[in-house]
Amino acid sequence: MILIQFTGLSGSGKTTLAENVRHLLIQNNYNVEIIDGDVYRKTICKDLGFSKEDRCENVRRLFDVGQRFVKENTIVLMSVINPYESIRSEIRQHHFVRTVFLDCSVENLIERDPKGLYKKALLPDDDSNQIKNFTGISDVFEIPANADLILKTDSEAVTFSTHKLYNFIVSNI
Ligand code: GGZ
Repeated sequence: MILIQFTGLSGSGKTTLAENVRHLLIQNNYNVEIIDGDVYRKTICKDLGFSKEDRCENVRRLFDVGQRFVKENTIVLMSVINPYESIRSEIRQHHFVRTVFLDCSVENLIERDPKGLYKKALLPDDDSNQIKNFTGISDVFEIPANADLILKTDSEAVTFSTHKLYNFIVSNI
């Protein structure tokens, strides 16, 4: 089976693409599980913040969960920002892992900003509503050096990226 480790900024389309691909895979009788960072940060990762250490620990814990599903013959879509090359490389050592980079410019994300998170990240330092250490604005996102698939989510249509990802998964199982 296969585990897809996504990597991409907040709002780059990870959740949307994971949901769309999940739908297609289920229609074709595959077992699929989405492991979403935002969801797990309310449960088994709720003690973690956004320091480098905590983000890496977050990704590691989610990978542990994902690995169990892979053993049960389930395709895993690990939908997290996953901003550090070191932890991504650690995870891609496993033969069943593929790295998918959702490449979207920060300018585009600031413009779209459906959750208003970029607006809050860009507030002045003395504003109590400012989100600190926000990836892409005030925290690092390391561009993956060796992604297996790159989806340009700021220029490709969602259906195009969905099918590209679906075909990639099916041909890598
Ligand atoms: C980045 C943040 C931050 C900071 C809160 N930096 O797009 P979202 O809103 O709904 O999902 C994001 C989520 C990031 O969690 P991950 O587990 O994917 O991150 S990591 O892989 O880096 O561990 C975002 C929200 O939490 N969020 N504060 N400072 N994203």
